[in-house]
Formats: sequence, C-alpha cells, structure tokens
Amino acid sequence: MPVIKGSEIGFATLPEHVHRKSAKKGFDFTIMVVGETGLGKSTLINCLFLADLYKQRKPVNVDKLVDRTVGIEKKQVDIIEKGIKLRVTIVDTPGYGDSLDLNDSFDAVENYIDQQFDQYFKDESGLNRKNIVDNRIHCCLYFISPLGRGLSQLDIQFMKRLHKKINIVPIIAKSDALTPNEMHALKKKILREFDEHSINIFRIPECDSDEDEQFRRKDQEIKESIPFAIVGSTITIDYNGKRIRGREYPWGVVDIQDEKYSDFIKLRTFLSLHMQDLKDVTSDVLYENYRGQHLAQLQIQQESDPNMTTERLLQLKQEEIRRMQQQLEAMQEQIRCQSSQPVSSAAQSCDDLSPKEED
Ligand SMILES: Nc1nc2c(ncn2[C@@H]2O[C@H](COP(=O)(O)OP(=O)(O)OP(=O)(O)O)[C@@H](O)[C@H]2O)c(=O)[nH]1
Ligand SMILES: [Mg+2]
Repeated sequence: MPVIKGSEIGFATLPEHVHRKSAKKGFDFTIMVVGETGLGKSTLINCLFLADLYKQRKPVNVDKLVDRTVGIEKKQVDIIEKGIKLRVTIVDTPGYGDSLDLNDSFDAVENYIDQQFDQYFKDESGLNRKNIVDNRIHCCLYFISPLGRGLSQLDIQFMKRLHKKINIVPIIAKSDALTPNEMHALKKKILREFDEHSINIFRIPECDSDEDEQFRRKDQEIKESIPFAIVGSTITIDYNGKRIRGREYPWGVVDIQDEKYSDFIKLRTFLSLHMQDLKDVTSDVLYENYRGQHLAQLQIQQESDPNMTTERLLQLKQEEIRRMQQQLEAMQEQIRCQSSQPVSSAAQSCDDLSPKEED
C-alpha cells in the first residue's frame, strides 16, 4: 500500500481539521468514485494521491461493455502528516452504466453501501465495539459528462435512489472540453436540476464563528465552485520552466492546477477542510437514517415471530465470532508473511493478503 507524505500532495492542513479523538486513533476515510466509463475517475484519484493505483487494470473491449456488471474495486493509500495517519480507501465502480439494464449499476453500488452500513451495525452490537473499522462510504465523487446538457437520466436516477445513503459531491469531468461560458452555464443548469429533482448533494456546513476572514473567503469560494469542474492527467510536462501535471494539445498545454479552468485545487482543499464534516454527516445523518429503518424492520419481524429475539441474538453472536476468526487468521497470515520476507517486499505482498471485503 502506498504511504505518502500529506504535504507533498496538498493535504498539509488536514490534521488541523480532524477531531483530536479521530487523530489519535488514526483516521479512516472512504471515497467512492462513480460515473460512466472513461470520464476520468481513475485519473483524478491518481492526481489527488499522486499514486498510480490502477496500473494493473486492463482496458475492456467495447463489445464486452454492454453485458458488463459493476465490479467494486478497493484500493488504499496511507497519508502521513504531522504525526497523524490518514488511511484513505478508494472504492471504484468500473462498469457503472455499461449494462443495458441501469438497475444493475444501481443495485451493485447500493448493495455495497448497505453492506458497509450493515457491517457497522453488527460491529456496534458486537463485543469489539472499540475497534470498529469504519468502512462506510464517507464521500461519493459523482462524475458528470461535460458533453451532455446537464444531468443524464442515469445521473438523476442514481442520485435520487442513493442521496439518502451517501454524501454526493458532484464533479464535471474533463472540463477542458468546455469554454468558461459553457462551464458556467453547465454548473448553473446542474444546480437547477438538483433542485428540480429534489436531489440532496453534500452541503458544506456554515463556518464556525471563530474562523478567520481568510478561511471564510476560501470556504465561500469552494461552495460557489460546486459542482467542481475538473481536468485530470496522469502525466507531468515541462512547461514555462516548471514541471506541471497537465495535458498537452496541439494548441497548448492545460495545467490541471490552473484555477482559471480547473477546480482541482478547490476539490483538494474541500477534501482537506471537510473530511471530518463528511464523516460526521455519514455517521450522524446517513447511518442513523439507515439504522432507524433497519431497527424498525427488525421490530416488524420480531412481532410476527416471537422467537426472533433469541434467534437474532444468536445469529449476531455467530456472525461476530466468524468475523473475529477471519481477522485473527488474516493477522496470523500477515505476521507469518512479514517474518519470512525483507521489510519492503513484505509490506507490498502482505497487502494482497488483507481480507477482500467487497466480495
Ligand atoms: N480531455 C481529458 N481527458 C481526460 C481527463 N481525465 C482523464 N482523461 C482521459 O480519459 C481517459 C479515461 O480516463 P480514466 O481515468 O481511465 O477513466 P475512468 O472513468 O476511470 O474509466 P473506467 O475505469 O473505464 O470507468 C484516459 O485516456 C484519460 O487520459 C480530463 O480531465 N480531460
Ligand atoms: Mg477507472
């Protein structure tokens, strides 16, 4: 798993914005990227974390796309800054929107989100409450095509179905395809469509009263740039005596960090400043909503079956024991693997042994 210094990738201020309690325990954050094939999801993730997390991925033949199901892929990076370790998990959804039946795309993503809530619910009611690994999705970067005239039917249906379960952060992909006027008009149109379809995207909370003027201004700028219009690139170019990450065209060079046409820096600042808020909303609003519904369902089942309580309790305990056994086996395997290899290669190959949660 790549380990990156936060200041080197623009996350230097992150430790100032996470709760002291989370910082002490280590900070887990999970981002899901969703959007049609080819909109630049993997490229943006590589730009944000300056790590090529997808180099083993093979391109899919076009004729295979129509009957493709959504695969869920998890990658992790560790970011270390000022003594705080942030573990970012990226959940990618290749194949989203490729199938002829859109419900396939929605079902796969929704099932994954529900499974994480469900696991958290079980862990909360288990013996190991203090050491719960929080795999819930804290932020969904949703990629919108720059070439449509606003949201597509796929975008609208997905968001309406899932906005109560995830924090949606909308992204206009490949914004180098748009002139500034077109970009401005598209942002306005998309915001209007969110209202028309009553879609809740993540709202940045009001600044705390003790924040200074500079912070307020920065935060306001970020609020006004949503949906973030992004240019991504995996290559670096020498340009005007500087080494930049950009895209080279016959008519010129696009620097992904140039705020004139790319909100990349604003997106990165948004993640730094609001990671804790995204986690809080996930925990206090989205998960609570799920939990309430889940408990109500259990109660209905209980009423129709008086033996349910004991059975359910037994089932919960068995699930807990099975999960602990799996963890123990994975830890033993990791220890065995680390003690039999040199340090650097052990870290690499032991990563592959971690239990794959998505299956
Ligand atoms: N013009 C332009 N091209 C981009 C941009 N970002 C990525 N690309 C290119 O678009 C192509 C697809 O990028 P990916 O990052 O693989 O797209 P993806 O959304 O991960 O695609 P899947 O994994 O197949 O769903 C690549 O050739 C990228 O170089 C961008 O901002 N502008
Ligand atoms: Mg990809």
